[in-house]
Amino acid sequence: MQPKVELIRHIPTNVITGFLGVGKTTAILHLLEHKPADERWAVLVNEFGQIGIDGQILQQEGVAIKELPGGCMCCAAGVSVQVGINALLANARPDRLLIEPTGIGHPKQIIKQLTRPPFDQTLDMRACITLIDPRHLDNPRYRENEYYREQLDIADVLVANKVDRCEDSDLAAFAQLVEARQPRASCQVSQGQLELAWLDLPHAGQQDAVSRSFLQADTTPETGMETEPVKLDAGESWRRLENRNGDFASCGWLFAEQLRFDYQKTNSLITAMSAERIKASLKTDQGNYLFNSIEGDLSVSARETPPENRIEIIMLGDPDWDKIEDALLSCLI
Ligand SMILES: Nc1nc2c(ncn2[C@@H]2O[C@H](COP(=O)(O)OP(=O)(O)OP(=O)(O)O)[C@@H](O)[C@H]2O)c(=O)[nH]1
Ligand SMILES: [Mg+2]
Repeated sequence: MQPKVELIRHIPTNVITGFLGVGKTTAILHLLEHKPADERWAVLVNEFGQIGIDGQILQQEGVAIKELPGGCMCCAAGVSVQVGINALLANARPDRLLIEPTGIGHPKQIIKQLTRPPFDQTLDMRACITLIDPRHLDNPRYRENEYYREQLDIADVLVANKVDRCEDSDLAAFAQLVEARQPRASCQVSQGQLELAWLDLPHAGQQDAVSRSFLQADTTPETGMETEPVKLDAGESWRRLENRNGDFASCGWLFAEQLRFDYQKTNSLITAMSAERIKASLKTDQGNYLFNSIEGDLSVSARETPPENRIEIIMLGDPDWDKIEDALLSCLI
């Protein structure tokens, strides 16, 4: 007798989007902490860098994580994304799928990809939640950025995160944005404290053709996105992988697990580095630490679970990665 094949259909799916470092992974962690205990959830996390750190941060019991590092998932030649999502759904059989696209990707195109065949049968696209940092609202660097604008365009729920860092004027600018855009829901939070109920709000694309019409532009396919995590070969001490998209350049290093970093030196190096985004999950002489920096605003937190030694840096322009690598290697004990 043929084994019974259970079709995977209409998995409630949410895209949680927002610019680099706005708090997407923090928000997903918050949602996972509050998910119904009897549900299995899966998370697909798509990072610009080739090494990827968020998958490590999100790792926890009862949640299936799939990393798609190496650039915007809509730009990868479709197949790897399809393989990645299908494998995640088949293995995890989740009650819900959360997707964190890279903050410097094309969210409209991603939604388009996920709401048409073959995904229209497998996924049931619900509200797209866009996080913004209200401090960015009057900054042309953000306002005029195509990724930032697309993130606002696709928001069913608009969330101001990091309000603990905001002035009244930032919050007033957010209120104006909400007034102009009329999302289905909006809120001002810190630490990504999203409400679970928002996840089941409908996605606008399901309802009106107008929303679909902005999902037309096709982007140039890129290749190189891996669905399998990067691993070192036996005897290899580290590996470096680079990526670029327009003005943004990234470089990531995966170091062998037995290597240890000098905490003080590493902290000083990351503090002194001028980067758009730095994420590092490292074993140091003082314990395991997660370094998380956005435009020089660094937070460092101790980690209970042993991390892999990974670091991912995003900078503008044409960084001297060799020099940065030398500096990183000098932090090894
Ligand atoms: N002050 C403050 N920091 C926050 C808040 N939410 C998140 N953070 C911090 O902001 C940093 C970036 O948060 P992430 O959740 O990694 O942001 P992200 O959007 O997933 O970042 P990328 O995936 O790199 O684009 C971390 O150090 C968080 O702890 C908040 O409400 N207030
Ligand atoms: Mg993230």
